[in-house]
Amino acid sequence: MKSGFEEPAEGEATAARLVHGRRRFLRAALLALGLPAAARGAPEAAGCAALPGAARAAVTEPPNSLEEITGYNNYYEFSTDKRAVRVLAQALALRPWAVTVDGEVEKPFTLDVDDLARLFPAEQRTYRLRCVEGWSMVIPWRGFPLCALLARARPTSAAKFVEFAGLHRPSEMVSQRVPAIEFPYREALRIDEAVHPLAFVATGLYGEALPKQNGAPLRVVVPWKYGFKSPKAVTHIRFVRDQPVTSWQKASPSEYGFYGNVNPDVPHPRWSQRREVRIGEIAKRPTLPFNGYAEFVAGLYSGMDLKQHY
Ligand SMILES: Nc1nc2c(c(=O)[nH]1)N[C@H]1C(S)=C(S)[C@@H](COP(=O)(O)O)O[C@H]1N2
Ligand SMILES: [Mo]
Repeated sequence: MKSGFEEPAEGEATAARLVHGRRRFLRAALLALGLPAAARGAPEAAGCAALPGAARAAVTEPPNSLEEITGYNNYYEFSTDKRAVRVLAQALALRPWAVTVDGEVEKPFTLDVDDLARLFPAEQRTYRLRCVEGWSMVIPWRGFPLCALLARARPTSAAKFVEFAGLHRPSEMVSQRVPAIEFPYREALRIDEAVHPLAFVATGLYGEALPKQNGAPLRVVVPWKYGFKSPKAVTHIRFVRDQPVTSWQKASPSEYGFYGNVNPDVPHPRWSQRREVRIGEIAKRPTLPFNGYAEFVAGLYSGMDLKQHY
């Protein structure tokens, strides 16, 4: 993978917390070694924290309709027209599809997406999705915790960030021929963000296989961050030492930061982030800090200036 690296912009306190968080994660991952292979797929058996019950019940609004979720999409590999993605994305061939997890790990692996689905038991997660553009939806995903997938590779103590790359296949992804942003689509998380129990791998929605326009066969969902931090059609996950530069940072660093946490107090350079339009509604609703997941994730950023680390 070609990716530019830059120095992590963390203070020492943050670095210390990261190291601590990583140790805890590794210790837990080591515990999993003694378990039978079948048990390793379960997130708790792999040393991943369980989702707090309150997090499962955090979204009280009704989900958007299947029509809304599959008819209004951001997917720049196909089009910048949100209503055209539904049609254009049907050109994508979903099989065969391999996912590679490598980099700073003890056990790099490449697995077929169907084997992944067999390894990690599917569960339902209804999450809010808040696009940086000011619209939002509620989506009933199906999939498994991202931590379960990551722990399988046994990251080393050198790993500090996780980088995700999407598919690069201009023959099917028509807008990759005249790209509006750099492809493959690249996103990244700090390790403690990536193993947080809310971070999810979606392989379906509304109990069915994931529609192509929503990122089939496999996409990452990070519900407390703006939608651009939830990459679709992921093929490659890499543990790295240095903070990666993401596609959107490269395209416009003043508009799209590395963190991308939903934050009503930090305006986009061209618009306020205080309110949002839930697709299907007319009146705007207030945007919540961390998209309403603050009680579960705010601790990841304690001591950080979120206006600087937007
Ligand atoms: N590969 C890829 N992933 C992507 C995007 C994209 O253009 N390409 N757009 C992002 C943005 S900006 C948003 S808001 C969400 C939209 O997800 P949805 O279409 O499933 O609602 O996908 C994100 N993931
Ligand atoms: Mo977005």
